[in-house]
Amino acid sequence: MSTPRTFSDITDQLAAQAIELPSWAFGNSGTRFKVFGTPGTPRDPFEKIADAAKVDELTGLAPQVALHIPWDLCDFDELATHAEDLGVRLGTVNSNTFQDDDFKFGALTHEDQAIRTKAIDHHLECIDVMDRTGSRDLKIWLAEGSNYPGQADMRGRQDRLHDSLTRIYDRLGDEQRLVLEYKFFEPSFYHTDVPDWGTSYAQVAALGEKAMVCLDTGHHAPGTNIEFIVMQLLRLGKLGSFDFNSRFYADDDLMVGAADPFQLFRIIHEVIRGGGLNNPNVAFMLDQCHNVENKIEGQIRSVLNVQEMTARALLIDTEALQEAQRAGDVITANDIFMDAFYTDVRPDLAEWRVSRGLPADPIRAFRDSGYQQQIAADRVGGTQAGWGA
Ligand code: PSV
Ligand code: MN
Repeated sequence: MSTPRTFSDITDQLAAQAIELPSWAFGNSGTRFKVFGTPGTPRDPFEKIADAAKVDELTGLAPQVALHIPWDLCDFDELATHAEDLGVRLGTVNSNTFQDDDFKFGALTHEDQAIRTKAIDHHLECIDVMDRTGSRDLKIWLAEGSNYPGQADMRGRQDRLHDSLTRIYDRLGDEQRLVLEYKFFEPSFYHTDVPDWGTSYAQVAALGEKAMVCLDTGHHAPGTNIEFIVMQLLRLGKLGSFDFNSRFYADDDLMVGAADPFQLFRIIHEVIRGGGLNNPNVAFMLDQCHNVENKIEGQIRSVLNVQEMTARALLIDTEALQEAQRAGDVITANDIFMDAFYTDVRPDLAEWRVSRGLPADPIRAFRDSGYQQQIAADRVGGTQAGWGA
């Protein structure tokens, strides 16, 4: 008989958890119909880092901030010092080949070598930024594909993608990595050049050890068993990072865990099973936009959701589960799994936070802190940061 785990058995693992925040979550965002402005929105990367540091200060969960180039172009030495002063680090560098007229018909896959070179050069500049900031990962999401059957030579584009990625990969330093994100549709509606984990895996496997897959939880068709993909990529040693978010219909970049906490629990269970929790090779990142909710609160809620589902998944009595699985006891196996999922860990988490000098309720602490009122009063004038779309 195995002994079920208690909250005190899992606190070391919870204490080691780190979730990277996206700088763009603090800027204005919206749908293709409207980008809303909000009082206090950062006007530059420095203010974004300050907001991200607030999330870390109140949760102890978010020591690193991902950058997006060119949105966050600035003096990176100064930005790194600013981050350090506030107790956080600069993290993953995201490239952007989706907002330039030249890339209307593709970037790394484009038919025209000159445009491909421009897209490759952008990625090389991103690696220059990584050299300055000490970032390890270059994250590539490509808005490339076609809208109509016959419009594009899908095979040729795959070959050109390989060629372009090879040039980028060759520029990586020994400690640097490239993570290739997939998304099954949008902005293209017929075919996408990196639509699924298999394509991303095939492309990164052809590059070498420093290239991995990035799994964005919002980038799958409804009903996809995402935890199976997590399991498989971990099994293959190619899960480089997560972009966590939620979607109800299409890719919405909503708060992770909001749409389907059970799915998040199942994903984290496979992360733990595959040795991916608190493993530096598997980066936990958020990729979210807060169009209607307060942005800092949206980030706080998101990291807490990840923490909560991690705690529940860590509580699974794995020995008993394996025993039931081996015995073919379907009902008991499912019961053990669901018992952990239904365990309300929130009171234990609140108490544990206090024992670590953190607020029991980080959202309430944020509201009580007056930070939002302060930035709304201070950040007047200038242009609020946003997608620039
Ligand atoms: C677009 O879908 C996207 O959300 C990708 O997931 C990227 O990671 C992100 O934008 C930022 O480029
Ligand atoms: Mn993403």
